[in-house]
Amino acid sequence: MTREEFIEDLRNRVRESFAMELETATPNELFVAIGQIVRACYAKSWHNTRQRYLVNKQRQSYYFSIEFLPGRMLKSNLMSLGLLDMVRSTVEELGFEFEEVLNVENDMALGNGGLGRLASCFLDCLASRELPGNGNGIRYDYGLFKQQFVDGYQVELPDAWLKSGNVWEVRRESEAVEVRFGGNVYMQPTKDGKLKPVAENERILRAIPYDTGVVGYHNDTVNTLRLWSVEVPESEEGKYRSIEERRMVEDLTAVLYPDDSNEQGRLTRLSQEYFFVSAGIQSIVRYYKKLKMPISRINEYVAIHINDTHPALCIPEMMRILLDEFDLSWEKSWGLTVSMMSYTNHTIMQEALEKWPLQMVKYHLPRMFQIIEEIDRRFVTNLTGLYPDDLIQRTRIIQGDQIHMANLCIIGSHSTNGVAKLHSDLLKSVVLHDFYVLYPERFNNKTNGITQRRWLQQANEPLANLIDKTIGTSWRKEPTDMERLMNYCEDNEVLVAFEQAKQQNKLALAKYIEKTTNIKVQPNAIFDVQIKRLHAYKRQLLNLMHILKCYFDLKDNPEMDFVPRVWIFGAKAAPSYTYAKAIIKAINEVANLINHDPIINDRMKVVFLENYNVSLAERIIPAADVSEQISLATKEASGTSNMKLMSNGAITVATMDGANVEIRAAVGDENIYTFGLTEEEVYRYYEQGNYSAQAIYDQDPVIQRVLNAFVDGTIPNIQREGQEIFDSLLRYNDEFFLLKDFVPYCQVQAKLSQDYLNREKWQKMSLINTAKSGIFSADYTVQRYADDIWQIAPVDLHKEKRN
Ligand code: B1H
Repeated sequence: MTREEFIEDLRNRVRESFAMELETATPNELFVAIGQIVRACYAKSWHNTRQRYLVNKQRQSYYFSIEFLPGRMLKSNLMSLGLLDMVRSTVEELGFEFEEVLNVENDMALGNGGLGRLASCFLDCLASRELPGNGNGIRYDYGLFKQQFVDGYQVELPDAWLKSGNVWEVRRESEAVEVRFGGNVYMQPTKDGKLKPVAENERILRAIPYDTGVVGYHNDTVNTLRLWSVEVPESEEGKYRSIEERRMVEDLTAVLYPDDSNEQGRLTRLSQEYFFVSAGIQSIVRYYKKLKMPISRINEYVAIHINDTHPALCIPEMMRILLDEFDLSWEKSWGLTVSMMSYTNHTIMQEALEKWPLQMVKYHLPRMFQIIEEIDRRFVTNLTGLYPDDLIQRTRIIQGDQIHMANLCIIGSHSTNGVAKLHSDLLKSVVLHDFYVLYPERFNNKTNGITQRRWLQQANEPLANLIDKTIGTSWRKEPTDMERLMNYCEDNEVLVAFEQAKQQNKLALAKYIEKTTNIKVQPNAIFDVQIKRLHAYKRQLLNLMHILKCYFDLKDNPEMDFVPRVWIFGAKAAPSYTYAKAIIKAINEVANLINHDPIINDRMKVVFLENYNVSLAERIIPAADVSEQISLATKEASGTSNMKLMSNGAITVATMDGANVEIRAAVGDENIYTFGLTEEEVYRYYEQGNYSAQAIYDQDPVIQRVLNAFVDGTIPNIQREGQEIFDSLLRYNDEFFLLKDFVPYCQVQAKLSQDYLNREKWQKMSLINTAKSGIFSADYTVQRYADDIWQIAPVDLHKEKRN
């Protein structure tokens, strides 16, 4: 598309859609018009991709996830289509602010955090590698809540992201399916002496898919993210006697559950899970029928991925269709199902492991329940005599009055993977050890990754351009080519240029901070960043304790040498997670205290940015000097902000947890600040039960002063919250070992501050972090899923021609 064609098209669309002239359009209209143009640009490739897969009978994978977190899509789509520079310059020439146009777009925030963002990175990488992989999820009317601070407290507002329409989605009326809930199922004898399930009094819902194109980077592949929305089918209208009853149905896909790593066990959530699973599986089977292949070979054409246990019902739903609709035997159905399914575990936190009350499943999903019972019964029967009874009891799906979804996933799939080496090892040796004894060949690791396209090319153009200038552009397709930057570690000119790029990004963030919070920060201070969901195990509180220690040091000794620092937080707390909310309040009050203290004189600033989301992450990450990855060892399965920040040249302060371990191996001990308990030490404390937070407190006056600040009025306005925090550490013996790790944490922070003054040393460390970050590209992660688990490959175009 030429510049002239673009302007012409834009002019017409603004006229047609808004009855306006281009000259008088606002950023809103421009965004919609450009969005339409972009969609039209890839429409043909999208159609062709689907045709190609169909004609080739391509084996495809379907990534089932209850969360997807793509963020904004205008800039990334323009970049993938190679139109970004032309469109940007043209829009600016026409007298508009391109940034303003981009900022019109609502974030598509249908996820909580790392798990949902990972799903979106994977889709981007599948398309960019021309791999036939699609997403399947829920089109929530409301995404993750918007966060505001009122008096330092988190307040949640609804995220009505669809209010102004969504240019990227296509409603596919003809692909709607029915999903059935409740009623009763009984077995009826058939003529040939078999038993067939017959259902009565079911509630039938209509699932309508909205498809979004996932545009590959500089190629012709456009895959599909299919999200399902609920409706009342016309035939059922009469059954709903009141608006309330109808509302109950429509509520099914209304909101995303806002609990990260915490399961609440609500009926609506179970219904959401079955809804998108059933709709997705039905639509896969419907597509397979178009291939005119026997059902007994469906596993050669379909790979289904279960992203955490939320889509676990994929397994019994596939069984239901094979058994009830295709009349296959149990054994045949089971073989096909297991060979199609694979599962990723994302956490070992007990409270996140899904268990559903047996009665709830039995009543609301009776056929699912029957099938799960039968899977469980056969599992127990087949293993009895071969393995110890206690092992069988610990691994079976139904235990007491609960259904263990992780057990269902492992038993019903051929692959179970963790998301970082350490995490996968813990699954084998501790958390899922019993299953590892049963099925050693099913376990594998797939360390998470990120897409450098969004997190470096798009979010950090100054750095991306500099990398191009230094080593050429091949890294944009082959991220490990960034290793070539290692040749410039001693090149002063290059180091200074990298420093300038960082400085430019810090200035931009400083501006944003001032605009949104009124806090003035010095761009030459260390920008120290912790961005992730607020959770006790992630230990934002440890960061805050260190901030308090620095504050007291300066108060006691105002003339001391102190390397200026800006601590930047971004974090949402689950609305019902009062402890996490107490920490937000405490951080905000400490910020208030320090930011206005004349003795501190701007050497410390604490900034808690509201409403952390993908777009805000894109602003913060390029400006970070320091990346805080300080979870208690064994608790963070992988982490992915650690990889994004590393790519952008931030130096990591890390515990030996999740993918931090692999980051250290990549950059070397000298280019990361590690501290804290190790996995072994944590487990030793658990075994011996001899951790005493009180004993540490009693012996350390610094810790006493820091903790007392929460309850003695030093930090104002946090009576209740301060007490809750204080109690969590002493009365309840500090579940996540903050006191134990506090001193070593402060030590590495002091070392870091000194190192920051040595600009050459710091710049070199920063460059090495970027150089070594290529291995954490999700391009490679996805390729390993494709090779080892899904067995999918790009369309063989030669084969296409031969046919
Ligand atoms: C992760 C979750 C999660 N692990 C339940 N588990 C949820 C569990 O709504 N729920 O019920 C939502 C999310 N999310 C994260 O996954 C891990 O904590 C990170 O360490 C990891 O990097 C990320 C992606 O694998």
